[in-house]
Amino acid sequence: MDFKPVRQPEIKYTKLFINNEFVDSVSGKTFPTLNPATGEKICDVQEADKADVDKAVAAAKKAFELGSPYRTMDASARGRLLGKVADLLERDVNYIASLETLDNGKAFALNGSIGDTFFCANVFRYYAGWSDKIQGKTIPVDGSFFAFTRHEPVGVCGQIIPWNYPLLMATWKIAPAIAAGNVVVMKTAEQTPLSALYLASLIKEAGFPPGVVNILSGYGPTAGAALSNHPDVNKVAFTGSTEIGKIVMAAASKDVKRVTLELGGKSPLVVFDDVDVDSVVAQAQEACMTNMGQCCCAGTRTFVHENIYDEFVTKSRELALKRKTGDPFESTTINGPQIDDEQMNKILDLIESGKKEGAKCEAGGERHGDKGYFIKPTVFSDVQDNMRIAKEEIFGPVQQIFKFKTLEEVLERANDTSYGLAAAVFTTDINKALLFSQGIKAGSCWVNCYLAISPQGPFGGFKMSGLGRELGEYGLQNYIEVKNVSIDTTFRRF
Ligand code: TXE
Repeated sequence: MDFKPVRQPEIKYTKLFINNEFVDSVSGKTFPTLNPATGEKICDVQEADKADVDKAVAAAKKAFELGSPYRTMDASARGRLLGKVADLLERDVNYIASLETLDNGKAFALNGSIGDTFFCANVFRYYAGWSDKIQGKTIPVDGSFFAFTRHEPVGVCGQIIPWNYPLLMATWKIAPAIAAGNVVVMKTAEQTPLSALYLASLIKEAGFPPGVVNILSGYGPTAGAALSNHPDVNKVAFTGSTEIGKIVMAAASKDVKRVTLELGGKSPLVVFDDVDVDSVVAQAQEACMTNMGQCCCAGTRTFVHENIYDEFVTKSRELALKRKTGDPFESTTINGPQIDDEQMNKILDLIESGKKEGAKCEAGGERHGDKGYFIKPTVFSDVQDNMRIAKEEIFGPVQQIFKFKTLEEVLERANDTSYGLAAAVFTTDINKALLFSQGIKAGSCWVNCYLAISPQGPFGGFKMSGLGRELGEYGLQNYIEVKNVSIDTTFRRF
């Protein structure tokens, strides 16, 4: 297929999506969304606040009432609706990817918005298949009872997503929720409202009943907090910073909402000396800099065996200098801009700290150009474990290369973090690979690859990287309540 970006895609939807209608906010307030490649305004969108969250939750609750069109729909029909969304995403892939690149800044190409959109279609299709396969058990309980479990939906799911993968994060949360028969109120990130609003239009076009999926644009402390505190929300799913994840969890705990969290990371990528260095240099840099480093599971701590350290650093520097940064609509661009000036300044501050604390800046280390929020692909060598760049999530295209000697040592250092989202090991020695994957405290462990994420496999964090899993069969568990029904088989009418 030939994909041609539309540099100025028509902005079709800027209102809140509640009860299958695009509506103005109750307050009438709007906020601007910016093009991160230029810093210029794309358009204003309606701004949701507590009153709009109340409206959306009420619509979702109504759609979830027993006997409603949604609750009486066959599970297979629900699956067909999800499958239809997958088809519509593929039909409009060019437009959607253009919109995503405009609003988020990620490259349009296959490793960016186009790839994301196809991945979303795959996730919708995967969960479409699950819709009529979520079933309980019959259980041989003690006594004269016939007992069975029903796997029921949790109810109204409040979902709060970040800006790094706007369409993908919306999809990862909506598709499993619907497969399990729930209803959704989603708040998108304030930086990137547009692609999810277009997805809302596809959800309507696919034929979902009103109120099943509601999508709100707005800010965290207002709309996000209203959603995670709402008494009629039964489950909250959040992806974002660990700091806000704790706030969301505390809010949800007030009325024991179910909670899943997908938070930050500082993932280690370990390279032994028995590998093809050129190939692993490329994979390690991609692991760190994909999506401009704005990836929760970015492989930001590259641990390299001392025998190949110098060669690895030299080749990483050369590669970073060649990594094309600029206009994300250009087909040769790999790195677009960071999402906003706040993130750009956070990254620049961490880069400065790395220089001050004595790491060697091999490449980049500064802003790219003076328009938009671009950062030059940056590589640090001679990084020590106690430096800020070794410990804090940078969320930018900044690679830290450490030196190690033994498996035991590197495993301990790799685990010496409060995070535990992902990890990777590169080696041709099966024993080392197995020992590493057993010892590492992370939700994903990739061997001789990175970012091997698929709709079928679970994704999520150990420790402060999160709670619960997304994707795959495991991802459904968070959207299901188990009900145990016991029938007394000796019961007689008097
Ligand atoms: O995240 P926030 P920010 C990390 C990354 C980044 C840092 C800050 O290190 O540099 O977090 O990014 C909503 N109640 N990640 O400030 O604030 C907010 O509106 C309810 C990693 O953008 O956590 C948005 O929709 N919701 C991460 C979402 O939370 C609130 C992806 C995420 O924003 C809220 C993004 C509140 N009080 C950043 N305050 C990943 N895991 O991939 C904010 N929000």
